[in-house]
Amino acid sequence: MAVASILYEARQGVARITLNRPDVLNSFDTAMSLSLQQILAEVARDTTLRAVYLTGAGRAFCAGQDLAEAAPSGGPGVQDFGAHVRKLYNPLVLALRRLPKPVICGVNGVAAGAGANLALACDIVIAAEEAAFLQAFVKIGLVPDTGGTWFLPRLAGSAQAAALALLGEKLSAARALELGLIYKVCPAGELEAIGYGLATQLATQPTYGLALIKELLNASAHNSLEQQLELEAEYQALAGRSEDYAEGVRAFLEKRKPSFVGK
Ligand code: T3D
Repeated sequence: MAVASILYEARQGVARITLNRPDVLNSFDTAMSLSLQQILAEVARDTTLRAVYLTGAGRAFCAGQDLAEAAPSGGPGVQDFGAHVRKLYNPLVLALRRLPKPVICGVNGVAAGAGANLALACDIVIAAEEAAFLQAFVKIGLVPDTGGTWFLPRLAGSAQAAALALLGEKLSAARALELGLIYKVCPAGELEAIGYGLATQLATQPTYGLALIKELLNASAHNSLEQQLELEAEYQALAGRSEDYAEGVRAFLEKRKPSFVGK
C-alpha cells in the first residue's frame, strides 16, 4: 500500500501537516507538492481550522526538490525548471503567505533548498537545536527559489542574504536565530510541545484579526510609510467591527479571559 507523502490531521482547531518522505529527507516530488497545495487550500476554506502546524517526519524537515525526480534527462537545456517551479513551489509560498490563519513551522531537522525557504515562508519558525538551514541550490548550479531571494534579504539583511545564497553553507539553528531568520530554538524533545502548543494557543485567538495582521505585514514589504499607515487605519476599522474585538473589550472590562470565535 502506498504511504501518503503528507500526513494530515485536524484537531482542536489546528491543522497539523507533516511532510512524510523520511527516506529521502522529506524532499519534494511532484505528488508531495500537489498534495500539500491541496491540503492548504482545504485549510484555507475550513473556518473551524484556525492555525496550522507544519513539520517533517523522521530526522529532517525537508531537503528541497527530490533530485532523483529532477535529475537531468536528455542532456543540459532539455528540462524546463521554470515551469516546474511555477507549478510546484510558487503556489506553496503564496498559499502560506495568503492563508488567513497563522502557520507555525516546527523545523525538526535539516531544511535545505526549497525546504529551507518553505520554512521561511511560514509565519513563526521554531527549530530544534539539531536543525540546520542551507541554501543548497548553488551547490548544484541552481538559484534559490521558493521565495529565498525575497525572504533572505528581508529577514537577515542583504549582506547575510548574499553570503547565504552564494556560499550555500549549512547554518545551525542557533545561527539562524542570531540572524533573525527564525523565532526560537529549542531542544528536539520540546519542539512538538512548543510548536504544536503555540498553534493550539493561536487557534483560540482572534483569527480574523490575525489574518489582518498577516496581510498588513505582507503589504509592508512593498508599501511606503504613508501607504502602510493608511492600510493600518483601514484594517483597524475592519478589526474594530469584529465579534472578537467586542468580546475582547467586554472580557477586559469584566476581568475575565476572552472567548474568541475567530470572526
Ligand atoms: O526541479 C526544480 O524545479 C528545481 C528546483 C529546485 C528546488 C530545490 O530545492 S534545489 C535543492 C535540492 N536539494 C538539495 O540540493 C539538497 C540535497 N541534499 C543534501 O545536500 C543532503 O542530503 C543534506 C545536507 C540535506 C543532508 O545531508 P545528510 O548527510 O544528513 O543526509 P544524506 O545522507 O545526504 O541523505 C540521506 C538520504 O536522503 C540519502 O539517501 P540514501 O543514500 O540514504 O538512499 C540521500 O540521497 C537522500 N536525499 C537527501 N536529499 C535529497 C535526497 N534524495 C533526493 N533528493 C534530495 N534533495
